[in-house]
Amino acid sequence: MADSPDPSFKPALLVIDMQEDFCPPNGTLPVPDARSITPLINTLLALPTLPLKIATQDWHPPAHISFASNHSAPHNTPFTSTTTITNPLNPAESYTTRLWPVHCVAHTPGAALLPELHTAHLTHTIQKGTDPRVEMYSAFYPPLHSPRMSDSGLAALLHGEGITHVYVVGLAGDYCVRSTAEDAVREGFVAYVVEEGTRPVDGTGWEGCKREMEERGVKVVREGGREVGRLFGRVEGSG
Ligand code: VGL
Ligand code: ZN
Repeated sequence: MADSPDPSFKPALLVIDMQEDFCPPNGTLPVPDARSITPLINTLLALPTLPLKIATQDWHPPAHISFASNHSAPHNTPFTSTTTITNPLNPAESYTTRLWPVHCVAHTPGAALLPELHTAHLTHTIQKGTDPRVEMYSAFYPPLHSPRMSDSGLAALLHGEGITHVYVVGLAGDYCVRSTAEDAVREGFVAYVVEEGTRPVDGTGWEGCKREMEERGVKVVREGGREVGRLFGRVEGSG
């Protein structure tokens, strides 16, 4: 096939938080069956049709606000307690978020990318969740917008490269993958979550989670579908 790049299709792969702490058997916040998605992600990482292949790492300081252990009893039970986070720059803006076990502390083995992930294909690695004052699921920015208090630089990177479509895979489907894909839509990209390339923390809520993502403009696609097929040259086309 002749090389005729289509300016309306310049895709990026976003590999979210494929880290030891999110995986059995040793992770502190293990997502069920998380390691099984790595072969598909490695297949996508090897494709020459993706000019940007970006991995993220959840990368928290020990004092991170999302760790239940950094809160006082009785509101410090991992998975069930919540906390309210206020914009340090605007006391009127806040959101409530779930508390977690200690996970992905910067520079610890639990924060490492899985050794079986083919990281040599990555063009960039972005670390997020580094500010102890805010929870940040999205790879773009925390959910505090007035004013925005920090930004990973991902939006500028994607826009600067002329990316049109993002394919989002990794962990966890119902948290960081979801928030990243929804922010990608807000940033004007066509955003696909590849279903076989992710796993949720809460399996029971996954169908509803996918519906909500779709309501916000994300497309949940299948490995065998036309959107992924486009990366393999299996289908031509628009969309
Ligand atoms: C995540 C919970 C806490 C994720 C990160 O990567 O989905 N989930 N921190
Ligand atoms: Zn985290």
